[in-house]
Amino acid sequence: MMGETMTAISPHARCMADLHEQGYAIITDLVSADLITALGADLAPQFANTGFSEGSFSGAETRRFAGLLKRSSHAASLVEHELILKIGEDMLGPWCDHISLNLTQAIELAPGAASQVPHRDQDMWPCSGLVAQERGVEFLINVMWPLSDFTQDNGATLVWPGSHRQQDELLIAPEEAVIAEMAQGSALVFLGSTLHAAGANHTALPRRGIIISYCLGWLKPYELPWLAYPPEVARQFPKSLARLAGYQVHRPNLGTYEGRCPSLLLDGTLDTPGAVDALLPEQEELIRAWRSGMIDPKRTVARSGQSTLAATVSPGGQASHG
Ligand SMILES: O=C(O)CCC(=O)C(=O)O
Repeated sequence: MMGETMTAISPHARCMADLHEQGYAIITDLVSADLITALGADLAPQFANTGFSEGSFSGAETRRFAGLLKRSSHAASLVEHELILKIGEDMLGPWCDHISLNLTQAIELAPGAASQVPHRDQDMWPCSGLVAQERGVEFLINVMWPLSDFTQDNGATLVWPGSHRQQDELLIAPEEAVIAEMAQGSALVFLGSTLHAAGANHTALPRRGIIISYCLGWLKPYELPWLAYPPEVARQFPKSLARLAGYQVHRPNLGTYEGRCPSLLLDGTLDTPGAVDALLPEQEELIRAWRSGMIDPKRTVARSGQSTLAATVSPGGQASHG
């Protein structure tokens, strides 16, 4: 167009726009197919040793295992993929001090596997149902990485476009689902509020993929990272990865060990135990103001979501919330 500069939209901007509008995005060729092949080869023995899942949700013809960071050195580059982390931080960051790893899980749909029940992952956390949809709070970002190509026939993930804005609808007509067909190296990113399901595998070969998800750092994650990756394992991780895997206090004072940031278990500095507060700057500020008598205890402090000083300055939960 005359007088206008056409600028290409970045993968990040495209993905964010798709997530906001549709609740999901497919990013093609995000990593090399070789990386995925190597990861798949590392996980193949574990698939062979894993029994079928039990329960009506997971699906009796599926195999699942977690803790992928200790099963393949290639998993870390997906967990810490720069674009994915940026998307996770942009979508979830406004609602937490930092995001955390919710799970890493490998999934195989065996030949003949039936379609999974459609669901929204955020329903794991009852608080998600208490927040008005209009507030736009997201609790989780999911990333499905196909280990083998995903097709309609072998059970590619089904996602319902726009379902993140239809949270009062438990189910949406199957015809409205999009089949997330993808090749190795691509990724399906979707919100915890997006209705989705594994498809049915009508082929003679297994469909394999891995899900890596990230949640608000104050939520209880699906996979307990401190058990999946105890300190002797997490000590081998880069610091940024260890932080994602739970070795980081969530301000204020949540997820501690001996009242301190659990990263001390990785640094070997436990000789001088004693609690150490981890507060947000505005909480430090409020406490300073309260100590200096600048806040009238009877005055209501206006702050989004909380209305009293007691609720505002009680990290650790000792003070009454009134
Ligand atoms: O395997 C898939 O395509 C999706 C699986 C899923 O959504 C789940 O298990 O929660």
